[in-house]
Amino acid sequence: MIRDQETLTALLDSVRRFVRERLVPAENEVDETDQIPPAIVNEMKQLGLFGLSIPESYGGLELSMEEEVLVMVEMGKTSPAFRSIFGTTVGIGSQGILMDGTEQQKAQYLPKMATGEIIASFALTEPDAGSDAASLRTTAVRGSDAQGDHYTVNGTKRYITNAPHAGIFTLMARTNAADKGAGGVSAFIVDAKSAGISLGKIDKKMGQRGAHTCDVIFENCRVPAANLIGHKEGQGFKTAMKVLEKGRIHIAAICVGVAQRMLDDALRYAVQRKQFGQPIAEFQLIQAMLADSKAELYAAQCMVVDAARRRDAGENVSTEASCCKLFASEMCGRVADRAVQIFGGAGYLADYGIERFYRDVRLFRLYEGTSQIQQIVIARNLVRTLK
Ligand code: COS
Repeated sequence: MIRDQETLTALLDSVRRFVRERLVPAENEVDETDQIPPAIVNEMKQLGLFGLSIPESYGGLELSMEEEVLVMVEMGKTSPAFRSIFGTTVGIGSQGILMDGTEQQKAQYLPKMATGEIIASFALTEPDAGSDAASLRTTAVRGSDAQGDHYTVNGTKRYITNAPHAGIFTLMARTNAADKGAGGVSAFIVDAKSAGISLGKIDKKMGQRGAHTCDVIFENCRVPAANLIGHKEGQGFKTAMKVLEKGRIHIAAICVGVAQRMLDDALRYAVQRKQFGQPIAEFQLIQAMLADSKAELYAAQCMVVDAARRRDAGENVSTEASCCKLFASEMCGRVADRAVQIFGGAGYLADYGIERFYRDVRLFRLYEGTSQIQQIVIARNLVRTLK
């Protein structure tokens, strides 16, 4: 946690400046080339973005959830592909180790993640285990030989963000063949250079170009037993769920930032664009779209900050995290749709950037749990309160 307001304000100012001066001008190039320039990634490292959520004792900035959310709202005001390059390390990639790892695991991996030397990816989803994450089939079988205790991993992970750049994978695999559900799953830290790991082709996606995903295939991949997170079998699904819970607040904050950017762009366009002899911003039907966007955006912003504060205070925020992810991602989709509508024909052209955001934000309603999964989590938690 940053202890003084001045330091937090300075951090937010430098992120705001970085977004405005370095990222916004590179948005189109990143979309066209499907590459984030290495110079930009280096600047992210220097700004400390890879270590936002990692404790100071391991070289990170140790932001509270509330502080992380404020940074993410600023980072959201540009193409979300930029956030992805460090977001998996800050979020789902490192948090499993931070939450449930042993002291030795934290000391070995977190400092290198905080500097960006190691990019971490989160390997949960599989071809046949998406929303039903507990049904995953990748196996990790324990054995022992002259080189020591280890697990042999076999299986395929799908849509793994940053896999082509990853130094390590936080991998969820089944260690107990007899338990086909959540209890049979364990979490591991896997060196991406291990023998037996191969990567699929980089996926061609609708949006968020520059953020790379691909399959990760494990064939008799040997993982030292020391890399079992927390040295406890059967805890991996819970680790994944805890990590995703935090990740959902983080993604919701990004949704708020992107929606703000789209509303700003649409407002500017509406004030400049004249039809029927006046700026279209003077027409009430355009105003309704601007007003609805602002109201929903404000609601999402309040939700995200509230959920973050509650989490910082030690409350169980499973319900609130899913409410944030559900509402903010759906809100962002509606704002994107209205922004295209306000831009009219220009909203459909690549030159104006709005069509890129329209494609980019579609992913928010899918990854880290679809909107329907968030509804399930919220409703189940509600029903549980009466049992
Ligand atoms: N924190 C801690 N523990 C949690 C938890 C959380 N947020 N959520 C669930 N758990 C625990 C449960 O308490 C349960 O443990 P016990 O058996 O000891 O009670 C265990 O994990 C299994 O939970 P549950 O029974 O709810 O699992 P289900 O298989 O029914 O699935 C959903 C739960 C659907 C919510 C889960 O599979 C999910 O989130 N799916 C979406 C996956 C996803 O987001 N994928 C995105 C890809 S990663 S970018």
